[in-house]
Amino acid sequence: MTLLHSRPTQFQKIVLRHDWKVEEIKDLLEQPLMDLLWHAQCVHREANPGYKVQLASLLSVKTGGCEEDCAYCPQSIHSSSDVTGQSDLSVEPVLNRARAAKEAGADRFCMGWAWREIRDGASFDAMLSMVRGVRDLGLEACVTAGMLTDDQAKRLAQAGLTAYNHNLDTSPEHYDKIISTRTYQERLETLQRVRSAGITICCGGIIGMGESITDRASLLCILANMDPHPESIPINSLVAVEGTPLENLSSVDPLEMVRMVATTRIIMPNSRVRLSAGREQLNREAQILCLQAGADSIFYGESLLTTSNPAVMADRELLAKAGVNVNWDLND
Ligand code: SAM
Ligand code: DTB
Ligand code: SF4
Repeated sequence: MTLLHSRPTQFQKIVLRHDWKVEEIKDLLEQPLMDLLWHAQCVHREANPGYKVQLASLLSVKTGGCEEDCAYCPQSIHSSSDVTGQSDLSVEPVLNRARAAKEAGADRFCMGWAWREIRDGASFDAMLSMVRGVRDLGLEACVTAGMLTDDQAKRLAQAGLTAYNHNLDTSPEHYDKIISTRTYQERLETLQRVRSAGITICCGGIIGMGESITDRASLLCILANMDPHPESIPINSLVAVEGTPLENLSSVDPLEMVRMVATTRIIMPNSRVRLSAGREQLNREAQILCLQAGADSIFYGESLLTTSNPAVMADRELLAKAGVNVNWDLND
């Protein structure tokens, strides 16, 4: 493949497309890196000229004991790493954590429940109170809790939920090598319910689970052909947790993350691309390349759901070094 010598003009104006083909996306993923970076940056600068990065904090409200068998997940009962014995957090402690996240500079608060699906009852009522409380603090609220019904989506919307996170994780072709307890179609149906209720969609995937480049292109193609595009797209790289079926997979080349982020930015110009799990495996320079290539959000705070995330001070330093814009004063 030859290098481009002129600016990728077709992308000087933001064009939103919903008719992507897997092959086109695969070609982007495999472009010479210099071209891919240039291309992604042209799009990113047009869509987000201020290089504003959103800080999202994450908290696990209900940890472990999940009936699904997602091969990457330490919270599945099918994995020997299942984190059992932790009781669910109640409303007040969760809101205290949200307040602390806000004080540390986050403007989105994401809450996770290790459930296959939401059931009505006290836990769901508590979830609604948490959403209301987080919104009252002036933060965006995001929930991830498995499948839901139309009525539950409506109630979450009424509580003010900003976004529902429900990842497709990988391609439909690779899906049954990773998860056997649910179908891709069920995942898509939940996303449709979320959309119909008027909640924004946070939907992305994981790289490093033995998938091919075509699988990555196939996942991105499904996301890019949604109309509208998911407002938020988390790109995770596998955190290979001991006791999970994927524990022995080696971590992905950081440049694969850069390529995934850049391609996501090119095909979904106005979406938030969140550099998610696996940042601890990326050095400072690789993270800065991801920010340059189009990542405009990170998980901020010392833990993800059950695994660790870079330290807050390290992230502050990183963002200051990169010269991107966040809500807090980097000099304090
Ligand atoms: N049970 C809900 C669900 O599956 O939608 C919500 C929680 S689940 C842990 C949220 C997302 O975290 C998953 O879809 C997956 O993309 C990501 N995730 C979980 N374990 C991971 C790991 N070990 N490495 C990278 N991403 C992971
Ligand atoms: C997403 O795509 N990544 C976050 C969030 N959405 C919920 C979760 C990452 C979890 C990583 C493994 C863990 O900490 O358990
Ligand atoms: Fe359960 Fe979600 Fe983990 Fe799958 S990813 S095992 S659904 S908590």
